Amino acid sequence: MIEVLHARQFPLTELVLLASERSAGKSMATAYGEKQVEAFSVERAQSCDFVLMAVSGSFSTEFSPQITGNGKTVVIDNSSAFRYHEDVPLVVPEINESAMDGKLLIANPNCTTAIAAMALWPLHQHFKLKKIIVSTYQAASGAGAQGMTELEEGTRQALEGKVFPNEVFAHPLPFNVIPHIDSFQSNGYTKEEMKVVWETQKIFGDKSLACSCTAVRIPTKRAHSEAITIETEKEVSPEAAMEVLSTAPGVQVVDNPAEKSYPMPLTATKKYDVEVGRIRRSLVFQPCGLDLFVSGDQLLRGAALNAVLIAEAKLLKMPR
Ligand code: 2RA
Repeated sequence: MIEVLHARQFPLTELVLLASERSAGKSMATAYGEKQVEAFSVERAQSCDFVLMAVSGSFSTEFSPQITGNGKTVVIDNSSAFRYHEDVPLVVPEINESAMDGKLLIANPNCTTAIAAMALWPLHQHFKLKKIIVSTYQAASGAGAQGMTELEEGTRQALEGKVFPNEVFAHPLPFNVIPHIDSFQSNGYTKEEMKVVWETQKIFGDKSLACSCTAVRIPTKRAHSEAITIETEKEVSPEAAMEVLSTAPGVQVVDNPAEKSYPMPLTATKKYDVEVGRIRRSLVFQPCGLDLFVSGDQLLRGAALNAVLIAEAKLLKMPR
């Protein structure tokens, strides 16, 4: 988030780093130079205009409302603590920026949802989506730095014929795919899969939108990909979809199969835009359906970039 703030030249006057007592006093190299970490307190957080939370759900549940309690500090929460609260907006600025008008606590969506939403929203506006079926291909770093280490070290060890114990993932990830991300729910879906359903409906403001997801962890390092099938209310062709997507903010159409050009994690990594391609007529939903493939950097669009875009949008509406 600090890197994105700096890269986008967010007009900050002071960067304050708040963490637990354990980290307080430590020095941290940032894009803004060397910074000392301070111990978190509600009062210190309230001295800032924006608080970007990268904390656990329980920490956010306790402290986010306390911070915004001063009636002026904006809290952008990356946890899932408030995503499904009626009165807390869940925001992708290119889609539902106005949902955060007058609000100080704003929830940042799950990465998988945010990436899909970038491609789906322009199509929803033009062709009205009826059904969405998503299958994900999620990178190891979606499970944090430890997930990445487990993949890298596990791959090294596996190539030497050794066994590296899996702790972050339910099974060894190297040379494998695991259809299990987050905990299983009573309906047989995982929480990661239900996040895509709940959050897409909330961001699009349409609880009737039928959506289903299978979330799968794959042995890539960064950027999540998703195969998406849609049924639309209005007739849609790949050409019409491509035209709509080619002018959509935050989207890059990468779709020239003859040139082996399509979305991939390696090309989507560190990119702000979500890559969309392999756009073709659905063989199931005709003439009102498409199949497409997206790849997006889950650390950027799915987290840091979206959080900073929320802050930028809020800043523009602040009284001077
Ligand atoms: C994952 N989507 O990839 C999650 C992170 N929020 O594990």
